Amino acid sequence: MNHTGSPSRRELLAGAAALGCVHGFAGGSAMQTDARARVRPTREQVDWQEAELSMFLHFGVNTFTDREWGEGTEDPSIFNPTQLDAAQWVSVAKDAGFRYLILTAKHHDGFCLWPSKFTDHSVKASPWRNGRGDVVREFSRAVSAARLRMGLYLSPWDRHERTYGDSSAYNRHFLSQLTELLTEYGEVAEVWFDGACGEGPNGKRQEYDWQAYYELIRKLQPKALIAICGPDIRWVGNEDGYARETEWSIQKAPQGARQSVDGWAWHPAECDVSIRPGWFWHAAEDTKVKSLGHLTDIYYKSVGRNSVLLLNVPPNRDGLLADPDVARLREWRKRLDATFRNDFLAGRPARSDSSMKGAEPSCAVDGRPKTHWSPGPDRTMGVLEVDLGRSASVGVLMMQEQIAQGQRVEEYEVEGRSGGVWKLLSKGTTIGHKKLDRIERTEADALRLRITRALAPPMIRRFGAF
Ligand code: FUL
Repeated sequence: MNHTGSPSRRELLAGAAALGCVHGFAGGSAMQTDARARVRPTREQVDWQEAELSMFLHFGVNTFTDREWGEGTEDPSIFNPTQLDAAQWVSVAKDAGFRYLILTAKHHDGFCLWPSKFTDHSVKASPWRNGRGDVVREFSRAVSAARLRMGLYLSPWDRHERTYGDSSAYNRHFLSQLTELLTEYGEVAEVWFDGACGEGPNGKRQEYDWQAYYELIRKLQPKALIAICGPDIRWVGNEDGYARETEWSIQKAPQGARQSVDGWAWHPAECDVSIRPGWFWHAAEDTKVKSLGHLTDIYYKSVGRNSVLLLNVPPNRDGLLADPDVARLREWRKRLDATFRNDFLAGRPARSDSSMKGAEPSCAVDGRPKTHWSPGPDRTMGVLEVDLGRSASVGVLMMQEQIAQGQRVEEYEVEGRSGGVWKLLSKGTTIGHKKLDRIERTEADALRLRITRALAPPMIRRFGAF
């Protein structure tokens, strides 16, 4: 390898004469000694990460009491969303680019949005649809009609259920409710277990039987991802929508991990944040919907930092997503589409200091998700250079790894050429599924991605500039 990073003439020529890109694995040398380099996501974790955007819908008695946490003593008769239309939620979500939708089937107050046989504290006791309604059913139908994926939030903490705190009795109750949700509503793609429990020091102490919950989910919905208090998706650690600059999907294996290598497992980050100050709808927050700039910043700091963005958009008392939220999502989608419409690097001539057969430099700019450039079976550094063919004003850089094969890049730099002079535009650490770097707009007629450190030979699925 040429450590100045400039590709040798011979290698450049070899790169220019690239063979067709080959799908699939192009690594796997004896050099992969680091156990972390052998950790792989499951098919479902890859699909979830590629979807990038999930919508959260917080809805329930709190929507009608103007609270964030109910007490569990709310009268079910207050629940009456007379215009409820799950198809509206789904179409707003779909138009804005969301592919997973997660509904709070039961929040901490214990009120169930489906007519659970195991409690009276549910839609059954409400005037909505004369007590014969089922929000989870309407939601699941709308989501599957739009060919999107459904997730369900079921709060372990339950302030209404009288067995709560009597550990084994409540665990049985919880498993019964979980069974209803996992058997009566079609495919569940994500089960969201909230870690919150606001019982004070003198409150009820419940020992959750996580093992039993996980086993039931694996049995009834083997494809479902278990999030937060679960082994498949990790809470990013804040509710601002921001991941870390360095965000590894490879973590110490959590309890219940599907597959692990020497104690490491794939446990990718999810950034949950609300479009409003609160998780539930409050009339007074109709004027406090996050600005376009704020939401765009969240996008760059979540999706653009190897995470999935789980954005909460709460239905209002009518049972509809509110106008200001819908309008903001539309603006946001428009802005993202405009930014990412034209990739200056797409289909442009690419070369590298070294590459593997089937993983040529052109594979990073060919627009095909299953191909990638890799510098070679024993190389953890490499330089990819793309000629723009003209000078363009670049403001956003995009890097992607082929995460179906793991996460490898530990350090990289991007340089731009203008007037024959190369200058550093950005540098970073992890890439993972997607890394987006916003830079001060710079004129460049060529760009260079330099991988300077990796756990194993990097596999760059995409290098883009906008
Ligand atoms: C927290 C809960 O306490 C909030 O009410 C909300 O559901 C949020 C997503 O998770 O832990």
